Amino acid sequence: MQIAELELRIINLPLVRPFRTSFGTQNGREVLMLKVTTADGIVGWSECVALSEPLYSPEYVAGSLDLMKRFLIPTLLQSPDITAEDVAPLLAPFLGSPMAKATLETALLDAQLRSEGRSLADYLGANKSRIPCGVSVGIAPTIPQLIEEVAGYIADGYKRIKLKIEPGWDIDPVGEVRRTWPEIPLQVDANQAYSRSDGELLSRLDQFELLLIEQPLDEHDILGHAQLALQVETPICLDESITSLRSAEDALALKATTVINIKPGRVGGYIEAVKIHDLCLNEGIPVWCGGMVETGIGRAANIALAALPGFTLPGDTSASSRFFHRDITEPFVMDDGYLAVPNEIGIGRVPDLEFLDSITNYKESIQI
Ligand code: OSB
Ligand code: MG
Repeated sequence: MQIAELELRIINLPLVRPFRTSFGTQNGREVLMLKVTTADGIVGWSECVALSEPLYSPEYVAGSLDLMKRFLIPTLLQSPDITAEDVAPLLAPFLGSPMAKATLETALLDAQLRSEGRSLADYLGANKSRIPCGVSVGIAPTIPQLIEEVAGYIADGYKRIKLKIEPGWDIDPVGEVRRTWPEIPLQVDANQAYSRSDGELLSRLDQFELLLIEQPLDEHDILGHAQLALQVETPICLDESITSLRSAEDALALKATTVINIKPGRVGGYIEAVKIHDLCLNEGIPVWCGGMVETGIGRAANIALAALPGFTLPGDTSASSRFFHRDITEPFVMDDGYLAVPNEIGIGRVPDLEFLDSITNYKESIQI
């Protein structure tokens, strides 16, 4: 493909309710969006999953924008003819920033698949036409408010509940949800909020028969997770620690994790995400698709990925209405706890440009 134009924007979407995690509270979703137009006039879209502040990972919206403009885009533009598969190798000299790199790869992949008349689900190797959905539930002001929020999601049809936890918001709220719904598949996510000395505390979660404990310790503390895995019966699942195929291989070899949350943005894109999926499928390690409060653009691509055979646990692939009153694409609507995998060409969704313009705070076009 020959790139003719790149358009970068920052949009701001209000959330239906504040989303509180151990690292902070999000009241709205600021998103860096990318549109690529090829010389043949084909358009591809993607979104960068970086958050506004570097609290979940080192990347953040303004930093990703600068990196893309200053280094990543000029490097890609040196190639007169480029495919989505070329993006990761071309950008490899620049360290880190998997989310910014994934944004470029995904927009090119959307355009490439549209020119080939092929869906992302087909390209990635999906073998399902619908996927069961889980939902990530923020830290609530009180336990009764948490129970009310979870009751709403269960009424919506969600098949798995994930509770955000932190020190002081763990055993009691998780216990109350478990007592209220003894059978619901339940898991927790600490976003690195605990330390190596918390093994005894975390082992008190074993009584609630959770599917997994996600990222209890610092992202770099692989040894700590391996030691914790010996102390708690509940499976440990890494999120932040897994930033590449190699880090997944290492964490598995060191027995720091027995389940993996795959987020394409965190690992540099959908191509690397499939490699991690393939590794885990080979090793009998269950995987599930994480989320980053994506708009319909990122959500569409995640749902295609979650339809691969190794995704045996419900992911944080919720309906658009979980986070947004109005999505920027045709919304994802759940049917009986499932979302249909987009089977249209490319990622299968396009933004509503009029609505997008109305929530755009920054827009810049690079003409080649
Ligand atoms: O740790 O999985 C996480 C949201 C933002 C950043 C990190 C995480 C999350 C979620 C929500 O848990 C996932 C979603 O439903 O999009
Ligand atoms: Mg997580």
